[in-house]
Parts: sequence; structure tokens; C-alpha cells
Amino acid sequence: MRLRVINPNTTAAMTRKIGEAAQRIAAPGTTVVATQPADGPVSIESHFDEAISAVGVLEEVLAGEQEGTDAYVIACFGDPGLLAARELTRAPVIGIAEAAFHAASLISTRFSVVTTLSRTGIIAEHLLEQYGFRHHCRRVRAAEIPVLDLEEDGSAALGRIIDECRRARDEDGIGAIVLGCGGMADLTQRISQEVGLPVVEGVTAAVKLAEALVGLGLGTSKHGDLAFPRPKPFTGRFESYSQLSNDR
Ligand code: 5HY
Repeated sequence: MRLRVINPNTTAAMTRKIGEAAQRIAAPGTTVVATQPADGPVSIESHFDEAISAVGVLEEVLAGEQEGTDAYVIACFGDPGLLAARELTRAPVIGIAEAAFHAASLISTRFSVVTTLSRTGIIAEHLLEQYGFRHHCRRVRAAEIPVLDLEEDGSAALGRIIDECRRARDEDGIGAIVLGCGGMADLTQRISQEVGLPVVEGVTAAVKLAEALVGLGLGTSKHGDLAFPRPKPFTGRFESYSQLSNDR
């Protein structure tokens, strides 16, 4: 199967890292195509960044539809553009936050999330509510690190994440930890060893869920709200979307 893993920010080093983590966990026969939008924020740390990156995600899905993609992963913990992306394809589209919540709820009765900045914590809170995992999650914590510190060798990022995970282990009464950023895709094992708890990471969880759905022959339903968008004229920079058809 051909799996398109979309990093919604435009930092190539992070896209590479996410792609490598996805290919490492993928089953033999799964080809991971790691991409990022041409336009958008280098990191996503606010509602504004999130909204702009969502358009880039949709453009990457439309590009993937031209390349025979079997499934998509949106590799940002806000799951930007997830439902809109599902409207554009029959293939499964998995957001890393939703995937991580599902996986964590299958291995623990309570988990905590450790994300980058407290200001983006609210986005994870909203998703917990939207996806119905509010009662499973004890706390959304933040290591208070900018997203791109995860790309800086020698930065304090890993140490701060491990410290926050230890606090979650000791204070939250949980059985597992969810890492709240796509840029943490390569840290799972290291953090689990240091903290001594199961650590769930969204990119790798989403890859396995995508493979499971394709293996089950399941795709995005075109019956109801996730049907292809109704064709209509678009103006200005979005005029090209006037060509979108819904008979695919
Ligand atoms: C992410 N930002 O996964 C989110 C994490 C966050 O650029 N990739 C980003 O802090 O919300």
C-alpha cells in the first residue's frame, strides 16, 4: 500500500524525521511518501498556524489523489483539516492525535498528554472532547518548548519532555503517556525507557491504524457529511478548486 504521511508544517527536517519514523514502523509492502505543503508555517503553535496549515494539508491530499494513494496520515497533533481532508478522498485519513488517543485508550484506563507549548494544549483539549476521550485523559501537560527546538541538536527539549512525563507519571494516576507533537516521532522508546510507562506516539500509531483499515478494505464513507464537496465556483487564489468534481 501507498501511504502519504503529511507533515502540515513546512520544516523539511521534521518531515524527514516523521517519514523515517513512519517507514520504520510500517509493514513490509507499505511505501511511505512523506510530504509537506509548499506554503505555510514552519511550525504550528497557534490557532492561526493551524488554520493556515489546513489548506496545505488539503492540497497535499489532492496531490495524493493523483498518485494512487491508499491512505493518508496528518502528522500534526492538532489534526488540522482532518474532516475536510476526508471529504476529498475514499481512502482512510488518520490524524495523529485521534490515532494516539485510540491506542492509549486500548492499553490504559487513564492517560496524560505531554505536548510542546501550553497555548496549544487547548487544541488537544478540544480534540479530546470532539473525539470522546475527555474521560480517558487526566491532564494535557506542556514541556514549554517551541516546536522547532525538537530539531535543534543539544537543545533542552528532550530533557524537558522527560521531566514533564515523570511529573505526569507521579501525579496523574495514569497508565500511559501520549506524546503531543509530530516532531516527537523519534523519541518514543527513549522516553518510555526513562519514564518506565508505555508511551504512545501519534505518527506510528496512525501508520498502523491506516494499515489496519486498508487491510479491512475500509475507506472513508462517501455517504453523508464526508461525501465529496459539492462542485461550485471558487474565486481568487482558490479558483482552481472550481474544477473539483464529485464523481470520483
Ligand atoms: C505538531 N505543531 O505536531 C504540532 C504540535 C503542537 O508543528 N507539529 C507542529 O505543539 O501543537
